[in-house]
Amino acid sequence: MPRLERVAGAETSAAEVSDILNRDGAVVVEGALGSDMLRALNADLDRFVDDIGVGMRYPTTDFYVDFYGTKTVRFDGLPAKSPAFLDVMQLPLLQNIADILLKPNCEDYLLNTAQLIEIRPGETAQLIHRDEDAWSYIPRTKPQPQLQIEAMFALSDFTKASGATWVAPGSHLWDSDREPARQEIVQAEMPAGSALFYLGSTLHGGGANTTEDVHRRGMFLGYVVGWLRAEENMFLTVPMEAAKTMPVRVQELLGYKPHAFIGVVDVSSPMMLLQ
Ligand SMILES: O=C(O)CCC(=O)C(=O)O
Ligand SMILES: [Fe+2]
Repeated sequence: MPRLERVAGAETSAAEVSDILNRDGAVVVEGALGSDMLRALNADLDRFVDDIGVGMRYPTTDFYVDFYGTKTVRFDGLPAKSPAFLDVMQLPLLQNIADILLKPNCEDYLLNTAQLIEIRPGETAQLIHRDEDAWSYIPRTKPQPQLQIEAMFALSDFTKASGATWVAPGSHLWDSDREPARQEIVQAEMPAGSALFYLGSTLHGGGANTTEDVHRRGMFLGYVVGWLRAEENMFLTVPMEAAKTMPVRVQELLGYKPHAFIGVVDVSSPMMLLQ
């Protein structure tokens, strides 16, 4: 079995977690969310899950329908849906890891994904993939600058049967066309409140939910170097009126801070629109 290292969130520094990410491409951070925060997130998100329901609402290709799942509830724009999510975005451990791994390649990073992924009974395993292949036009060279770091927070227990994320430790160093053998992937089993941190270059995928009645609720938060277009369109999912009331660091991560020449309004900082 490949080794997926586990660390205690409260006792492990960002430098240590970053070292493990550089070595293995993935790590489970136990107790990443306190019990109060976990409760608050679930309460915020409960208000949306059943109304939105499973599957894609505006599918563009059959591939995406399959990739995103037909028995999975998935929606993004969490900064506007959950006040508690704003605290998760600013967790010191997450920010400090992003500082260490992404800042060498950018002035600052952006929120790339802020997504609820609830895998329901009968869902099949997702295709194993690298999230950074969203930017497939960037040539893959080795060593490659870090583009993206991500955290899959377990908001319910992640078990083998409920669809815990599959991950291939070490695969961030593989050639881009190498596929993992069965014995090279492992499921990130973890209790609610823990998180799987991984790199955009690490192979992974959602698991199958073989239970009768268990909902695997994950919250997927990622950062990307600030000069790439983020996957989710935060300007549309988080209305500007709502952004005006958010902490400055959240506003920056949503894209109101320009990256030198990129993302400007009247060749200036979009922050002025929030004043
Ligand atoms: O749900 C999961 O465990 C992983 C989801 C994922 O990797 C994705 O949608 O890109
Ligand atoms: Fe993914």
